[in-house]
Amino acid sequence: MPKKGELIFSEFDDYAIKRGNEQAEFMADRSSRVEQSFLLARERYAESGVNVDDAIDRLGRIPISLHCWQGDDVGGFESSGSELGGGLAVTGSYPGKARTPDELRADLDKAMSLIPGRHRVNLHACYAEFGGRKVDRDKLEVAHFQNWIDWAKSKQIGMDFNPSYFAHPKAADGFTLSHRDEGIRKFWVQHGIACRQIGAAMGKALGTPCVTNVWVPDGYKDTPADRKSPRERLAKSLDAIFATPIDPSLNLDAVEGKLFGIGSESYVVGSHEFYLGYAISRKKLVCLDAGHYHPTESVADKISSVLAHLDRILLHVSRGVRWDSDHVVTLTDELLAIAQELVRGDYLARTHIGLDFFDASINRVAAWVIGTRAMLKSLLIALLEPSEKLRGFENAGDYTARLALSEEAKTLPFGAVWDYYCQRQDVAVGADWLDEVKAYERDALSKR
Ligand code: RNT
Ligand code: ZN
Repeated sequence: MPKKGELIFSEFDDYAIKRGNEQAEFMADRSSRVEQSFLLARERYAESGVNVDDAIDRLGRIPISLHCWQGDDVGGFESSGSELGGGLAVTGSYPGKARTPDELRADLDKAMSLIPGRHRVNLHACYAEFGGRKVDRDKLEVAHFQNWIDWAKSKQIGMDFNPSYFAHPKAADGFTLSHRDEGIRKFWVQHGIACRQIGAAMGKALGTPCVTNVWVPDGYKDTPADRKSPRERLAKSLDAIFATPIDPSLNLDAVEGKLFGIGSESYVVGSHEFYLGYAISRKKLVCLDAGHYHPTESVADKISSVLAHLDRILLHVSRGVRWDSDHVVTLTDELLAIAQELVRGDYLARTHIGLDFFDASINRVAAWVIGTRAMLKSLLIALLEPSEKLRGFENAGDYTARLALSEEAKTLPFGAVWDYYCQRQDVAVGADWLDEVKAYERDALSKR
C-alpha cells in the first residue's frame, strides 16, 4: 500500500508525462505547419518575382544594436545621485529593472535568446563598472568596460558606445560641450576623447567597428538672445574630441541632432542642420533618431538625402507618440518606410541600425524583444518586396501599376516567412517568446 504522498506524486507524474507528450506533439505539429505555410508563401512570392531564400539570407546578416538603457530606464551604474536630466524622461514603474551590470547582461541575454539572428549591444558610458574605484567621466578607461567586452566576446557580438552627457552635476544646467564655461567644456571634451578610445578598444577586441555616437542635450527652454555662440562652441568642442584620427575599422564617430527636448523647447544647439553640415564637412556619421524631427517629417525620406553626401549613417529607431516620447518600436508604417528605404536604396551596408526607446511601464525584457522583432519584421517585409517590378513600372511611367502592385504587396504572406525564419533560427515562433519572458519575470525579475 503506497503512502498517501507517493500516490499523489505518481498521479502527478502521469499527468506531467501526458502534458509533456501533448506539448511535444503540438510543437512537432506546429513546426510542420510553419514549414508548410512557408513553402506556400515561397511559391506565392516567386509568382511576384521575389526570391524568399535570398531575403531570409540577407535578413540573417543584418545586426541590430540593442540599447542597454531599455533595461534600467537609462539609470546606469554610477549612482551619482544626479537626476537623469538632459530632457530624457522615463515613465512607469514596472517591477524588475536591472540593478547591477550582471542583471542587465542577464536580461540582455534573455532578450537576445528570443530574437532571431546575431545582434549587437549599444552601451552608454554611464554603465561603467568601477570595481570600487570610481572615476569621473573625463577619466574613464577601457578597464571600466572590460566585463562588458568580455561578455560580448563570449557571445560573439559587436558593441557600440555613447559618451553620456546627462545625469551628471556638470550637465545639470543643460549645457555640456557648448557650455559658456571653458572648464566645463574641457571636462566634457575629455569625456568624449576617452569614449572614442574605449569605442576603438571595443572594436578591436570584438573584431567589428564600434559606432560611438555623440548626443548632447544642450539647449534653451526659452528664446535665446544668441543662437550663434553655443553652436560655434559645440563645433570647436567636437573638433577637439575628434582631433586624433582613429582607424575606422575600430571606431566610427556619429553625431546625433534633435529638434527639441524637455527643457530645450526653444533652441537645441545640436540641431539636425548643424550636425548634417558638421558630418559632411568632417566625414562623420549622422545619427537619425526617428523621434527627433517634426512629427510630420519622414525619417525614411531623409535616408537617401543624407546618404547622397555621407558614407554611412546611424539610425536610432524609436517611436514618438505626439512628441519624442521614445515608445517601444512597433511595426508601424513609419518603421516599414525606413526599412524599405534601406533595402530599395541598397543602403544596408552603409547603415548602422540601433534602437533607442525606453519604457518602464511594461516588462523591460519584453520591450527589447518587441522592438527588435518589429525592426526585423519590417526589414523582412522590405526584403520581400517585388521591388524590381515596382521600379520597372515607375521607370515606364506606369504609376497606376506602381500603386496597384504596392497595395497588393501589402497582403503578401510575409508572416509565414517570418515564422519560418524564427523556427529555423531556433527562436520562439509567434508569441511563444512571451511565455519565456513571463517565466523569467517569475523566476528572476520579480525577485529583485
Ligand atoms: C536623446 C537621444 C539619445 C538618448 C540616448 C540615451 O534624445 O535620443 O540618443 O536617447 O543616448
Ligand atoms: Zn537617440
